Amino acid sequence: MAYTLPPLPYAFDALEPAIDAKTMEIHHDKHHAAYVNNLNKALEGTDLGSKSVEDLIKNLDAVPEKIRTAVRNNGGGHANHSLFWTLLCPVSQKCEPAGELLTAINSQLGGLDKLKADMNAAGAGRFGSGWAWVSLDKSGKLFIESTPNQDSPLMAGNKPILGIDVWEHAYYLKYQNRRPEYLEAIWSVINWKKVGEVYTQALKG
Ligand code: MN3
Repeated sequence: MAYTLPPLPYAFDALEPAIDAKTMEIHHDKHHAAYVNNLNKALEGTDLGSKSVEDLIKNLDAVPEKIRTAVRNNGGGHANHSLFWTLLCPVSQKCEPAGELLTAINSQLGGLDKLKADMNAAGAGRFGSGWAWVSLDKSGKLFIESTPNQDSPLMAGNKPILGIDVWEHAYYLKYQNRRPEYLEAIWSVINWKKVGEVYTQALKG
């Protein structure tokens, strides 16, 4: 198998009460696993599985047309979730923003409160399923965007720095139709240390 499901880097209940254990279990073990399985299935008989999933979805034009939609959806789903798990911080730990990232948030996104408000608006405003992102554009500047379905900022040549899953499967068991409440709560478990590492890495490469 070309791609494999990465283990969740903390226990299912590590993000409670913001995100409940059952949601984490189904989200990781069922939803993310399905993206990985369906991606591998789509790529059977091709040599595309030797690329990193990020390289794969960065260049969808290189994917045969008949499997391109499957690779977009499932490759995007695999890449997005693999990043997402690492961007969440168990409540037992401290993951405050600092350094280069905090400086950039203050100078480019109007500060942390503005970032949160703009991300919440992007997530709440996404009709149907998708993601809210803090992304890095080609000139090295941060911006906030939303993508539909499992589309990644990588597909448009940008880099994902912080992603928040706004699919119903990410919150429905606990929050039902109250997506804005989920979006408010998730800020208590964002791993800003990791977001900072992703930012520094993205600036370099
Ligand atoms: Mn999801």
